[in-house]
Amino acid sequence: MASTQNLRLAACTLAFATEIAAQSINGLGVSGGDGPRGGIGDGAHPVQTAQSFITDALIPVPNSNTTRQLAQGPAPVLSTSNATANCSEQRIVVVDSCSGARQQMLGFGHSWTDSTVSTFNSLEPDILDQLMQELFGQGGNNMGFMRHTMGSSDLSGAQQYSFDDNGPAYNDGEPDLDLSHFTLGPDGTAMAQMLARMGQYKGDVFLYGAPWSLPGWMKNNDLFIAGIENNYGQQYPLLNNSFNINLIPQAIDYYLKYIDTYLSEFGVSINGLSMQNEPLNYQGGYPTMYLEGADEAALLNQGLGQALLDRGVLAMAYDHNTDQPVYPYRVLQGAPDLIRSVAWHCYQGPAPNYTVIEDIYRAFPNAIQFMTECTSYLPTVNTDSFQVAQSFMLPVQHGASGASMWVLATDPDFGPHSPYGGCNGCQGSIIVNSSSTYTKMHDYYMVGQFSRFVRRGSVNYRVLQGIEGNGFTSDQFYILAIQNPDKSWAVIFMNNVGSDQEVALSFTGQSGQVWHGTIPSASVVTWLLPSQQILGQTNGTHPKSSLPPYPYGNTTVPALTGTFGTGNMTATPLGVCNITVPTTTSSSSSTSVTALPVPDTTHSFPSISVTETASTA
Ligand SMILES: *[C@@H]1O[C@H](CO)[C@@H](O)[C@H](O)[C@H]1NC(C)=O
Ligand SMILES: *[C@@H]1O[C@H](CO)[C@@H](O)[C@H](O)[C@H]1NC(C)=O
Ligand SMILES: *[C@@H]1O[C@H](CO)[C@@H](O)[C@H](O)[C@H]1NC(C)=O
Ligand SMILES: *[C@@H]1O[C@H](CO)[C@@H](O)[C@H](O)[C@H]1NC(C)=O
Ligand SMILES: *[C@@H]1O[C@H](CO)[C@@H](O)[C@H](O)[C@H]1NC(C)=O
Ligand SMILES: *[C@@H]1O[C@H](CO)[C@@H](O)[C@H](O)[C@H]1NC(C)=O
Ligand SMILES: *[C@@H]1O[C@H](CO)[C@@H](O)[C@H](O)[C@H]1NC(C)=O
Ligand SMILES: *[C@@H]1O[C@H](CO)[C@@H](O)[C@H](O)[C@H]1NC(C)=O
Ligand SMILES: *[C@@H]1O[C@H](CO)[C@@H](O)[C@H](O)[C@H]1NC(C)=O
Ligand SMILES: CC(=O)N[C@H]1CO[C@H](CO)[C@@H](O)[C@@H]1O
Repeated sequence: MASTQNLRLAACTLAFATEIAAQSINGLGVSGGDGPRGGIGDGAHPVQTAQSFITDALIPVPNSNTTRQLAQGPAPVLSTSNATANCSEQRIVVVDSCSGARQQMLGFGHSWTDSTVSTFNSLEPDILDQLMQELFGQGGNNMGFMRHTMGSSDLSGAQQYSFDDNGPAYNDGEPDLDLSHFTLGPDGTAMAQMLARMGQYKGDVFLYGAPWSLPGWMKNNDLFIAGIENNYGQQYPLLNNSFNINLIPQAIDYYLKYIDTYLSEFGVSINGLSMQNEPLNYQGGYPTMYLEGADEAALLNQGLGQALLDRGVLAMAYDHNTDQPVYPYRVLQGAPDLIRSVAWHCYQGPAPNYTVIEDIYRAFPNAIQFMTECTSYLPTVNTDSFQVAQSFMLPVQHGASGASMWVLATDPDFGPHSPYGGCNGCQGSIIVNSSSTYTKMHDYYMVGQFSRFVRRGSVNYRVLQGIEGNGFTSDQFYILAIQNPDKSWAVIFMNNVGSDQEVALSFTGQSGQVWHGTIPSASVVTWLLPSQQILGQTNGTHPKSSLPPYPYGNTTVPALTGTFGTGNMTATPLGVCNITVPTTTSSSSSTSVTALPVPDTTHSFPSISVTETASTA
């Protein structure tokens, strides 16, 4: 009985002498809502059987069932060998479950914007309830990593505001040095109320705020030149638009008043704060502000950092593209012990280079990083879109602990957005069509491939073999192997190589077990693989494991229930190649891990060295 387990542990120890420390998310807050926590894979809802879920990259006509959208496919099949006969393409995938533990995960999600709040509030109450279940319920997308705009953004309407305009508009106010005119205002209040409501549907969301601008009077706007117009024919009184560093105490007061007001008046805990969305983007047409990296550090050093630590709020640096990584270095070096987190956006062309995430880890081993903004821009029916999977998988492969797409919801015209330059093609997961109708768009299902199955506190593992390509290559086969708190695995594949891939997946810590299944061309597939403990309880091909009782104890709760999309569940089965599944397990395959590459241990967080695997017949 115990021999299999001992063998497994021995093999791991022999293969890798050096443990790689995982990045811990311990101590990071939750939004404090009353709603249920966790979901499939959390321990109270362990994965009982192998399952697979698929969303095609092809964007269908909304509400049609012509493609698979979170459709359940044939379960991956457990075998004892890699052999797959008569398959044109086979891809060997190896997950380093012995020593490949990397960062802990907070989750995946979206951004709350004023457009999202106002369209949601236009829905009839029972329709909104249903929508919130579909977004945050355990039978829905169960999103756990949510951003929200603090004051107006480009996805607000024409009326722009901050929480202390002290004048007719956010750029036209008088200085309010003691912030006696601080107020969330109607839109800011509606946002806080909606976030409180979110907590009723999911109680363990990591929620973080980001301002698009501080109040206008906190900026250097005195370079106004009358008569200069922006591209939209509007006067552009913001030729400098940078933070006035003489007002650091007021800015600190402003951030803390926002956090404290959310908690005291609405019961909403803010868990993270990005001091400025896109601090190097100070264009006009919608609220923006230029903020130097050194000044983010100054804000932290002059009181904000300690105040955030006291409140359990994670300070997040930068919140912008990967092309200026020197910025977050300045913040992290400039305010040591006060900040450990960096947020990245995806918009660098021709493709974001997420190796910056590993570079930060080398210099700051405790860093927790995220991909906090990317959008599907004008997605077109009957074309393939991998936007969500590319934006989520690459950063996590490189060490990010969570990722969020941009706008959660708009009306059918990508609004309300700023008429002077707000995004006129940013599409979210949800389009609100009328007071009684909303439409789940392609991104809803794509986000769900991640957020439904990856729990807060799960751990991302290194994939040693099977990944192909990156943001700069045309062929891309991405893999995330994430172990949930119940010790089951959520393995997510993105197939953008142009052909079906027959996958044979093994874990270094589980010699003699190989999972087989097809990842269809142009799709994203999530496999749920039960823990060794659960596998040992079945009468399958594996000997009963000698692991101690599962810490959460309760394995009687049924597996995930809920709706799994509208796709044609019977379309193109995820066929499994002719696999011979022996009925007995050989326990003599102890040498199989010795051939694995030894990781680079010169850094406490080694760079991921993905093997670009061409298909092996
Ligand atoms: C399958 O192939 C991988 C990669 O070569 C290897 O690590 C693993 O041990 C093989 N599994 C079996 C059961 O042979
Ligand atoms: C904006 O103005 C401030 C104060 O005059 C100056 O220090 C800063 O360099 C300017 N920033 C930009 C981006 O022009
Ligand atoms: C990505 O950035 C790394 C440094 O982090 C650099 O070595 C590499 O060449 C870059 N890759 C591309 C394709 O630009
Ligand atoms: C809602 O609006 C979107 C975008 O225009 C459209 O694709 C969808 O079909 C609409 N849904 C309904 C039910 O009208
Ligand atoms: C496993 O057990 C179930 C229920 O007892 C039984 O129906 C099934 O035939 C068994 N399968 C195997 C492979 O023994
Ligand atoms: C296990 O889960 C079941 C179903 O939800 C519940 O009825 C039972 O009380 C739970 N047992 C424990 C010990 O938590
Ligand atoms: C697909 O949609 C058609 C037309 O709306 C409907 O008749 C059919 O039952 C649907 N099929 C499935 C499998 O949902
Ligand atoms: C579902 O897909 C199967 C296989 O592609 C096809 O035969 C069937 O007609 C589809 N059903 C519907 C309702 O679209
Ligand atoms: C499995 O093997 C049989 C016999 O060789 C063959 O007819 C069938 O097409 C194979 N199936 C697949 C999915 O390759
Ligand atoms: C293992 C297996 O089924 N192999 C078959 C693969 O296909 C060839 C040609 O059809 C057969 O000859 C093999 O038996």
